[in-house]
Amino acid sequence: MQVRGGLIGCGFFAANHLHAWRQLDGADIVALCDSNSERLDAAARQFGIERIYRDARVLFESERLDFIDVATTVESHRSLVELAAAFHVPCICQKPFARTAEDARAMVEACRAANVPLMVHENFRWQTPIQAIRRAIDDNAIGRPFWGRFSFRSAFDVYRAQPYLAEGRRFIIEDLGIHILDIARFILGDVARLSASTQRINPKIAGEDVATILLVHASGSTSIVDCSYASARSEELFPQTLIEIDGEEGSLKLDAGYRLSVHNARTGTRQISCEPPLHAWAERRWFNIQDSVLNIQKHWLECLRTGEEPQTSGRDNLKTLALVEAAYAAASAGLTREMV
Ligand code: NAD
Ligand code: 89V
Repeated sequence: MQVRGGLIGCGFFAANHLHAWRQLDGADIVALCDSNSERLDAAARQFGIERIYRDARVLFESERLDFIDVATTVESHRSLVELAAAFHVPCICQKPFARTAEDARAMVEACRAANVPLMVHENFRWQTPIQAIRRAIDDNAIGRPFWGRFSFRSAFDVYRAQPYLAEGRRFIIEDLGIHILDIARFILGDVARLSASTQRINPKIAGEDVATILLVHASGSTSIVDCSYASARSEELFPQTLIEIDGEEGSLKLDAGYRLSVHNARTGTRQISCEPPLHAWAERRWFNIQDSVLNIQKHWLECLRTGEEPQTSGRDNLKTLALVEAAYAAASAGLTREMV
C-alpha cells in the first residue's frame, strides 16, 4: 500500500525526514508547507515536490492525505496537531511535543476524539545501539537490570544550526534530556521518582546546558541521566549516548564508536558492533540520528498498516514530558537533603 503524506516545517531537521521518506517503501510525500517561502521553495526544489503551501489550513483543505508529518518547533505543535485532528489526518509531531502538560493532553485528546493515530517523533530510542541493548535485555543476557547510566556529554556547537536552542529559558533537558529520559524509560521502564540538578556553563545562552538527573524506576532499578553541551572531551562524541546497565547476572556497556559489550557472569563477554548504517544521504556527524529517523518513520508506516499504537504515541509521550517537567521542578526546588 502506498500512502500519501504531507510535511509541515521545512527547516534544518526536516531534510532528514524527507530523505528518509524518499528511501522508505510505502509512502510518498506529496505536499509541503512552510510559512517561510524561502525554506519552502528550497525544500520543494531539493525533493522535487510540486504541491506547496504557506498556510497549513490551506494544505489540509486542498490535499487528500493519509498522514501529516509536523517538523516545526514546539510553539506551533498544538495548533498544527489540532488542525490535523480537525481534518481527520493521522499525525506525527516532532519533539518536544509540547511546552506544557496542558497542551500535550489537549493534542492527545483531539486525536483520540477524531480517532486518528498520533506519534511523537521521539527517534533516539530507534537508534541501532539502543535497540540492540533492548534486545539483549529481552534475551535475558544480563538478568534483571537494577542500575543504569545514560550519558550524553559534548561540546559540539549545536547553536549554529539550531539558534533557537540558545534563546529559551529552558534548554538541555527540554531539547536533549527529553530524548535521554525517553531512552531510560525504554530500557528500564517507567519512573517512580526523580531528583535533578542543572547548571549553565556557557554564559552566551539563556538556559541550562548541563543536567544531572537521578531516576528511581517503578521496577526498583536506579539510573542516572547526565547531559552536557559544555563538556570538551579528548574525543568529541556528538551525538552518541553512552550507556551502562548492570543486571543481576551481568552487565552491558555501550562505548564510544557504537561498541557494545555484553557481559554475562556465567558465559563471559561478547563484543557487538552496533554502528548504524550510513545512508547515501547521511553525513558522518549525524548518521546515527539520521538512521533513527528512518527507523521511526518505518515504525509509523507499520503502525498505520496494522492499526497498532506507535511506541512513542502522544499518549506514551505524556510520560516522557512529565519527566522533563519533574526534572525542572526538582532542579529548581533543590536536592532533597541539604548537607551544609
Ligand atoms: P527550524 O526552525 O529550522 O525549522 C522549523 C520550520 O518550521 C521553519 O522553517 C518555520 O518557518 C516552519 N514553521 C513554523 N511554524 C509553522 C507553521 N505554523 N506553519 C508552517 N511552517 C511553520 O527548526 P528545526 O531545527 O528544523 O527543528 C524542528 C523541530 O525538530 C524542533 O522541534 C526540534 O526540537 C526538532 N529536532 C529534532 C531532532 C531529532 O533528532 N528528533 C533533531 C533536531 C531538531
Ligand atoms: O536531537 C535533537 O533534538 C537535537 C540535538 C541533538 C541537537 O539536541 O536538537
